[in-house]
Amino acid sequence: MSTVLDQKTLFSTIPTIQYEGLESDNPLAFRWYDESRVVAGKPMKEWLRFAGAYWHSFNGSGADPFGEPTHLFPWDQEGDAIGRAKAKMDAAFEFLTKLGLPYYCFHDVDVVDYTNDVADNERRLQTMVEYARQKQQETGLKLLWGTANLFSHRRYMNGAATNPDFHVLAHGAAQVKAAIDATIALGGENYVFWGGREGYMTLLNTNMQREQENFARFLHTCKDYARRNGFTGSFFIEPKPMEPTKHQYDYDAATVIGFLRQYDLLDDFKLNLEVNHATLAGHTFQHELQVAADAGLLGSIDANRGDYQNGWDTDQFPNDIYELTEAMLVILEAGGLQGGGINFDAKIRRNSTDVQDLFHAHIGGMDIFARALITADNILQKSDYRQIRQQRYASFDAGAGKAFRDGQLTLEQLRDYAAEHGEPQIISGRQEYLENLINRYI
Ligand code: XLS
Ligand code: NI
Ligand code: NI
Repeated sequence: MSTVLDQKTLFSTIPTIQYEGLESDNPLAFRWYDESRVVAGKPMKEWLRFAGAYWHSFNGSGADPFGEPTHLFPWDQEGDAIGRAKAKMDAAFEFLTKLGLPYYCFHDVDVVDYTNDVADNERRLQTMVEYARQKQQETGLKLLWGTANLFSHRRYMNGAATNPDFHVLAHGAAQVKAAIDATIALGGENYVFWGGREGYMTLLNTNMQREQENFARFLHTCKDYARRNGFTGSFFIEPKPMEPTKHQYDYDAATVIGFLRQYDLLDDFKLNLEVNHATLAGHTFQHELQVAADAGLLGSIDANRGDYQNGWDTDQFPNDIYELTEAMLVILEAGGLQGGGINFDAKIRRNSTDVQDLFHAHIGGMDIFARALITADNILQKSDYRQIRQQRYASFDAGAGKAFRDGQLTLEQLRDYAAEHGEPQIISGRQEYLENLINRYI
C-alpha cells in the first residue's frame, strides 16, 4: 500500500496554478479566472462551479478506432485493481487540487475496473468511495455528480434501461444502485443519466414505445431508491441525439423535457447540457440552454466543443469566446445553473502527450468561461442588449396586444384590428448590430 501512496505521481513537476492576470505570459497561470472576483453579485467560483471529468483525464488513453493508446499512465502499472485505482485517485486529486477545480465527476467504472460479478463490483466501488471520502476531506474537493456507465460493457449493446432483455436492465439497475450509494456517501450534489445506448440502431427490430416506457419506469425506480436513501440533490438527464446509437431517445433539450413531462419526472429531473451534443443535434448551445432555462430546468453543463467540419463527437476543450459569451448571456439571464456546474467533459488530443497538455487544456477552458462570464455581464449591465429585445415585443405590453396575451380577444376581433390598422410597419431585427455588440464587449 505504501508504494501507492509514496509514488511520484505524473503531475508532481507542475506547480499549483494561480491567477496572474492579463499581463502574465505564463502558460501555467490563469489570466481571466480569478475565483474570488465578484461578477454580477457572486464570486466567479460560484457562478462557474468547475468540475474535472474523471473519465477523459484519468482513463482516456488517446486510443481511437485506428490506433492504440498514446497516453500511458504510471498508475496503470500499480498491481491489482484496487492498487491501480488508488494510484489513479492520488494523481487525480493532485491534478484537480493544483488547478483549483472545486468539483469532480465520475462514472462507476472510471474509478475502479469492474468485472462481471455484481457483488465484487460493489465491494470495489465501496473501497474506493472510502478512499475518495478521505481525499475529499483532505483537499476540500467535492463531487458535482456521479453516474454509472451503462454503455461500454458488451451486455449493453442493445441498451440498458431500454434493452429488450429484462435481464440486462437488471444489471443496469445494479450498477445504478451502487453508483447512487457512492454518490450519497460522497455528498455528491447531483446524479446524471446520460442515455448512452438508450435508443435504437434500426426501427425494424425496435418497439420504441415499450422501450421508452421501460426507460421512464427505470428512472422512477432509481429516483425512488435515491430519495428513500436520503439523496436530496437533482437528477440530470444529458441529451444527445446520436452516437453511439443511430437515434437516441434523449435527442435534445426539447425532447427530454417532453419525455419528463409525459412520464411525471419533472419534480426531480433537470437537464445537463453538453455543447458538442447541441452541435450534433443541429442546434447552437445557446438554443439548448434557452430551451432548458425557459422550462426552469437548466441544471448543469458539460463543457467541450465539437468539430464543425467533420461532425464527430470530438470532445475538444472549449475555446470559442464568441460562442461562450452568447451562452453566458443565457445563463446569467436565467440566474445561473440550478444545482449544477461546468464539467469539462473534454479530452486532450491523441497526440497531446506532454504532462502540461492536460493543464493547458483546463486552464484554457476555465479562462475562456471566466472571460465569457465577465463579457456577458458587461453586455447585460452596460449595453442596450436587454432593452432592444424588450422593445421588440412592446406591442404586447399594452392595448390590444396585451388584451390578446390575456386571452381577451377573439379571432374576429383580431381580424377587425388588422382591417382597421392597415399594413404594419417593417421593423428591423437588428441582428448585425447585436452581433457587433458582442464583439465590442469581448
Ligand atoms: C458522452 C457523454 C458522457 C456523459 C456521462 O457523450 O457526454 O460523457 O457526460 O456519461
Ligand atoms: Ni458527450
Ligand atoms: Ni457529457
